[in-house]
Amino acid sequence: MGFFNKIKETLFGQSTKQNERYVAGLDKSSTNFSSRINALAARYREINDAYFEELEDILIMSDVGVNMVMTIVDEIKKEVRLGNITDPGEINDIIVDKMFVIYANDTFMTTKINYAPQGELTVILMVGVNGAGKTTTIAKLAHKMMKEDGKTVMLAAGDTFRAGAIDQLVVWAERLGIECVTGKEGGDPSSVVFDGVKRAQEKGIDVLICDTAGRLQNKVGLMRELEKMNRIIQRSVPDGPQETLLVIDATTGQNGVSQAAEFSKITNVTGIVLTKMDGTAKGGIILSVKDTLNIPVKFIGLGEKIDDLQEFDLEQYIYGLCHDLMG
Ligand SMILES: Nc1nc2c(ncn2[C@@H]2O[C@H](COP(=O)(O)OP(=O)(O)O)[C@@H](O)[C@H]2O)c(=O)[nH]1
Ligand SMILES: [Mg+2]
Repeated sequence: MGFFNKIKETLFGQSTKQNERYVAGLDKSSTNFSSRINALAARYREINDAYFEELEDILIMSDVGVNMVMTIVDEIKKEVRLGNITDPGEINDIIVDKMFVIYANDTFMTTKINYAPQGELTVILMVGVNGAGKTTTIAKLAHKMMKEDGKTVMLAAGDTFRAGAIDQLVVWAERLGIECVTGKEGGDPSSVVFDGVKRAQEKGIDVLICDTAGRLQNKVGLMRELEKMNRIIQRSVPDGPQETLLVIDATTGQNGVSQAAEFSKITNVTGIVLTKMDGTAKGGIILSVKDTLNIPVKFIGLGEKIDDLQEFDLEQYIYGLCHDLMG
């Protein structure tokens, strides 16, 4: 198994910082997933239909998503037939391999931020429902861009709807030592974004990250609001926004996936941030998001601290989820 051996060689038993973050952050998912699959292998003497049914259940319970589960299990069945495999103990590496291959599915999914050329402003819109983790992710992302990419960052408090949302972002900006452009609570979010773009350009800032209110229950209103923001940004930054990142709470499972589908109909989402991966035992949601939307997961949130945002790395992710299957 190509992929299985590759991660085993490159990641197993290693402990880099990123590796540790993934393993710690995915601990709940991993325990849930790997122990069930190991228990399954222990219960069956040979691989049969009942085994595959239970395997499907485990994958579905891990939020992999029904379509994706069918594809994965079909592929595993094929491989088992081809290799004449009868011992359930031998199947773990095939499961890991198929999950990887099907995710990657020969489409190149970049996790890199699409920055504007040097000297020009990059504008990033954060969208997603209330409580998904937008504001926290903005702070984490700003921190990451400053620390790792050497960018100067400014924030715009475009969630004028929710009480306290502006202050929450301002507090983060103060902690990070950066400027946050604000407007009045209840005011027009587009005018905050307008002011933000103007201010960032005046000051020669590299990146402006804009918070928004995610009122999915008022779809038409939200669509208009986001269209207006896009128009206003494009007046000053013709290629902007360079990214519209949709923030999804991983603990909401398949609900989160349907939310993502709704958002992608409303506006042009360029990447997904899956937050609270540390809080879910159903880490398979990443595969489901990919299958349903075909939008790259660019970042995952693995905790509440400022440096708990990680670029999504498929190998680290599969390793974090499946390392107990690789012993
Ligand atoms: N455990 C955990 N909590 C998170 C993560 N991201 C955000 N949160 C928490 O989720 C809650 C809501 O986040 P917030 O940024 O206010 O969401 P918003 O309404 O979309 O702006 C806060 O308590 C955050 O600390 C994460 O990756 N892991
Ligand atoms: Mg918020």
